[in-house]
Amino acid sequence: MTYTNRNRAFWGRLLPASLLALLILCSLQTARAVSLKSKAPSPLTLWYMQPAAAGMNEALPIGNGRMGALLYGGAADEKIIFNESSLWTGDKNPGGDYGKMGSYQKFGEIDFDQPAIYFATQYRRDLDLDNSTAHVRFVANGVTYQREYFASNPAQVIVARYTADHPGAYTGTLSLLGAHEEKTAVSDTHRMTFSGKLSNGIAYEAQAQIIIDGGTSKIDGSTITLDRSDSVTVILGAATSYVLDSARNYLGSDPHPAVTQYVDAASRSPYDTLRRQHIADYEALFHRVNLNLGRTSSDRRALPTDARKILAGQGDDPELEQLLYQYGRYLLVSCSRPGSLPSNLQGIWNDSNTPPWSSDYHTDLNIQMDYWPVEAANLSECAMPLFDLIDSQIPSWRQLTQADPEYKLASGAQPTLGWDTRASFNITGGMGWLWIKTSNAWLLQSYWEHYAFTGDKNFLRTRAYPLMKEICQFWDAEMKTLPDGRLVVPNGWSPEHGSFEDGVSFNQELVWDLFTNYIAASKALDIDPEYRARIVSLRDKLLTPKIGHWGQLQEWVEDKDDPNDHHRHTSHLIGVYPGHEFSVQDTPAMMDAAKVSLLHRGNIGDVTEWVYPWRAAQFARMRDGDSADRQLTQFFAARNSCVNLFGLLGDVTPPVMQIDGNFGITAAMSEMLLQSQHDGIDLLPALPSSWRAGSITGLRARGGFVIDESWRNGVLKSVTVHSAAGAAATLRYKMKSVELVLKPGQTIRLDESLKRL
Ligand code: FUC
Repeated sequence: MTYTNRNRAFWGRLLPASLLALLILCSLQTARAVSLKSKAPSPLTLWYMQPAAAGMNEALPIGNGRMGALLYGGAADEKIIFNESSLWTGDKNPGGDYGKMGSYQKFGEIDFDQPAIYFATQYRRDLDLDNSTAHVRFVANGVTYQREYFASNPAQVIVARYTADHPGAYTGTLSLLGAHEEKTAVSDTHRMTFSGKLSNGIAYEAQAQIIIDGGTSKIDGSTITLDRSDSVTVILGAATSYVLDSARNYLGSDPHPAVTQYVDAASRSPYDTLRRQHIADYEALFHRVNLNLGRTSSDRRALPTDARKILAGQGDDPELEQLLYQYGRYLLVSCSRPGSLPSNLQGIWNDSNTPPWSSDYHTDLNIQMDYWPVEAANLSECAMPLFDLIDSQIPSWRQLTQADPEYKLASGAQPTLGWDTRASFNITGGMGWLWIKTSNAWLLQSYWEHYAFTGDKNFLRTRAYPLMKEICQFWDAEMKTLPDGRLVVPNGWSPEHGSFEDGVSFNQELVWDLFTNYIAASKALDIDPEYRARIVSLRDKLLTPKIGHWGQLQEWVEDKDDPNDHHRHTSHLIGVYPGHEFSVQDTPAMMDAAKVSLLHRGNIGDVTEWVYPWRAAQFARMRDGDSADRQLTQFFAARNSCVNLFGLLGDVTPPVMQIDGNFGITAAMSEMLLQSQHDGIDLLPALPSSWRAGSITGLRARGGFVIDESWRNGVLKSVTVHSAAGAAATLRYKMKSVELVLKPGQTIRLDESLKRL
């Protein structure tokens, strides 16, 4: 079967989705034939036999943290949509009107039209997660065309290279188009440029250097037309004037010099050097973790990713589960690097100026989930954009919170310290929709976890601790005392359902989390013993969630949970995961109640995308690997993920891409393989029966440990523990446990009985 963009669009119009799926299945035979001809795809490759004609849910994402691109891969009409993390409309938005908060904008696109390529055969496009390069390959008019793409963090540009096995194969038109009706200028040296300014004052600019080998070319207004060129390289840079500084109203200097410098420097560099630097930089992060869940049958692995995805719900594709785990790590490295903004609802990949939910930062689940895997999956530095953005927003959040009647103290006065957030926030101090009380505690959980995993005391002392103390003081002032002396967060909400009331379990568990982490932080830094004692006494007085009449963990103070409530959020189980208030060893009755609640939620109704990994991680904390795995495989369903394996919110019309579930999957799988939230390291705590044999190297555990594990027949075979700084650890596996003391830099290997090798 052959495709060009044109005939795919034609069939796409005629055929409903279900028929298209059938068509893909019928093409499997052809898939085998094509893949046999080309090099066997690496297990960490997403690949397809047709371009992304139906939109961004099929396009392949690349990114360098700050810039992202969606590659559509059309043979005759290539489109590359690009983004930059700080192109945002909106402002401080006092009053929290969601409609006025602004949104994350599409930056622009590069189009390359080659009208003579009408019919392409042997088409293949791919994304290799192992080295973060993407490719398109096809044959047309007897010529084999090849493209390669990558987004370089060291060079701060996106690179696309077009080559062919015959000279003079490139005839066509290249354009650089801004997404806000800008006019593109083209210089004699083939530098294409557009720039503009948003109404909030953020200035932006994009430049593309087009390097053409052979043939002739002509500048046609805002485009470049090639005639019989041998190869083309595109070097794309983009930036804005945004700065992470509320004192400057988030406005910095004109982006022109920076963009010029990035594009000039990269254009001078030989292609192979740019590529080598990019791969070395990427691999230094990505290759830290290797997962092996077993081999997929050769018949199945010969299929393209979209066909395998359709079959994956039936299980038996461990390599696709591996790929999904690593895809979360790939996406995090690609959209969240020091110096960039953190991942938003779509990471950094957006094709619209009116994206779903503004492609914003949601605080009642989504931004937190984006960062759940970051420490355990050994990408600690990718968390820095989250901390940098939160720190930069806090001055504005303080003002907005302290002025809002919702936070009036019992005395009638407004608070004079602290902040909280509404359900959404932007990058210019603004928030939208309603207050999510204790979202402050939830955001600060990531700060604590960063220290807990890395042991970075400087980060704890200078960045995490002052914020944690401020929010402890805030809830100290805000909480209400019930007649029996118990403390409750007043007028809270269990995202995203039920009424507003006092003592909602979600709020209580988050304050417990903050207080517990604060106590540990002040001990680690050996400071503030008096205030620590106060927080210990306040934590003892917190109202604890109760167990209700059908054995459930109550979502509210009153025993009114409906056993037939199938709401997608499991906010009241936040103390199971990502919190750690409840555990199988210390609070088994609460864990049992949490499991009753979780099972009753069921996988019906508006359950989709991010819901599955959250539930998988909660089942993992309950030590139920098979239930966790059943949630994971649901993610492959058409309703829950896109053709390109991005998460898909299938409960809205039309369904929309959303990325949090991708990160949630990586976090949940890490939890199934290793846990360290309860004074020790639990090996293979929730291994599902379908992962018979396998291994993982490079997972991180709290206390600064790096752990490798292998297992066979569902049982631990060996474990390796490494500590850079030197530390003591308790290792547990089923009923066995062992105490270890590691010297700085020491690695210890143990067998299945936890005996040292
Ligand atoms: C929360 C979720 C929705 C969606 C939105 C962006 O409100 O409840 O499912 O993910 O964020």
